[in-house]
Amino acid sequence: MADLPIPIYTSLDDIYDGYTALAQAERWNALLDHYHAVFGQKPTHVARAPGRVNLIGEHIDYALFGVLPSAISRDILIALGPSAAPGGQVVAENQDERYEKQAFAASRVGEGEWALEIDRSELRWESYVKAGYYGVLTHHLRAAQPKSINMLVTGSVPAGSGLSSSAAMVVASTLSFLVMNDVLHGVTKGELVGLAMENEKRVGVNSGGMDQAASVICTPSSALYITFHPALSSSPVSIPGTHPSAVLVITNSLVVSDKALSAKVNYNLRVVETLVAARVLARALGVRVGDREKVTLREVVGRWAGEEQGADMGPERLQRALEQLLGEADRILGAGHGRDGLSHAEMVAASGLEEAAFHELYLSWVEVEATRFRLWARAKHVLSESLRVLQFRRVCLAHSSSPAQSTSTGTSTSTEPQPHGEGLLKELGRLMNESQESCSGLFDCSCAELDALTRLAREAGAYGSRLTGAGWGGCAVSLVAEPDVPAFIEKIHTSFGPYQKLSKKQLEEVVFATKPSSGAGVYVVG
Ligand code: NG1
Ligand code: MG
Repeated sequence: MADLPIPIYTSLDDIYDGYTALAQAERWNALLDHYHAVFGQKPTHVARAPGRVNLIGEHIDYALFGVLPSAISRDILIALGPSAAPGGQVVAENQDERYEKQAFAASRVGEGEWALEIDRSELRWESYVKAGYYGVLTHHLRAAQPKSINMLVTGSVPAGSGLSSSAAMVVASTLSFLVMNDVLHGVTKGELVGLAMENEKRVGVNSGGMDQAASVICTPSSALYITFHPALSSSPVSIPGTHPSAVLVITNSLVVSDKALSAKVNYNLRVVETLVAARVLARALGVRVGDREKVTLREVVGRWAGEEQGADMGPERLQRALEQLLGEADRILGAGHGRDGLSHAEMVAASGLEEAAFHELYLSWVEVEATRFRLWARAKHVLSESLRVLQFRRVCLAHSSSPAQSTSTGTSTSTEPQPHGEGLLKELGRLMNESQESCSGLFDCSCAELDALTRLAREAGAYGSRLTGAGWGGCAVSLVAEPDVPAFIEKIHTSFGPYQKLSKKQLEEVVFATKPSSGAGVYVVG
């Protein structure tokens, strides 16, 4: 799927399902009219990139384990057209009045090198637009003169909510600059993911590739199992139709998580903790690791289980290896007071590196702040969560009417008995609940509101409920029987404190059922 070209659309029916397309038409027309009013001409294209919900597999993409997200119909749209201004001038307007109009141009500073300032000291909306531009300049416009462009942005993915508005923004912006500079042709979905990942790192979060891959590669009607080791690969996974069938309901905790600003005490700190945990484990297990190698937990499992270099041992073997490694992690990282966390000096000693070498490898490229480093708890979460992803996928595949056409991972051949009918949904829900418990207790990436919301969701009848995305606020996702959705929403409305003062209309913005939807593409305005 990653080697397919970027879709070019001429009808909204190709993007949204029939019912949603009708409702979306109004929003799209308003965007086109607004563009005309601002820039005095019709746009030529609209770049679109969706947000995503992650069903299961949190904070494991940067350890290179597989995740299971699905694109949602909420998206970022950028209306585009050429401008007559000289010198590659970009004018970016946003329909949301909170975000001011911006104008900027990149300057060439050397052969294939460009300067384009991105302010990382505060969260600015245009940083995401510039981040998308930068990669296009350096990889695709090495010698060419960039075009002058007028753009108008609108979005329905709430910011800071774990639905990946940032990745949607970067993907849409990357696509915008590719298409307007006539270099989109021949770019594959996989290449766009790589470019968007590299681009998003410029805004300051050392993220894995889940969000960009989900926004670009997802297709309607199924979630996507995305793996990153040894290379990006993906295959569809559907929640099988049972009686009753189930849908995903998203509930926003209304706690905004400004991850890019607090990364040093949450997201980036977790990236460092999981990387150091991988080295400590490898060392104790006698797994080979280069002195300057930032080995990931996925690579440690692979080497420990004898996976050939550059190969993927497949889900069955990985599952067995993970089950065994979890015991080893308890023994190695959980010994002594390991479960409470290590001081900086203890962590350096456990790594087997000299202080200077440790600093260079793990701390010189990122700012983190902590007194205790909870290597055991972080590794335990990552390994058990990765196992839950494999279990979740296996349950879905065993009952899926259309078997996955995996490009490299193969379908399950497990002969273990699998649950049926509603039992199956209960099993998926159980895995989601365990994921929430692990995110909250071991990875410390939940918050009081998300703990309450997921508990209330279960009490309101969900099979399972968990935070989705990075956490520390943002949304939860719940698996709910389709006929029960209205009653479920009603119960959450009355039981979750922060929702009680919301009107029905406001509630629709923060609680909504979602279906898997299509990935990013470019619409040609007729
Ligand atoms: P959100 O919450 O959508 O920003 C982040 C990371 C993902 C992944 C999840 C946790 C970015 C762009 N994305 O998602 O790569 O690590 O957290 O599973 O930072
Ligand atoms: Mg994000």
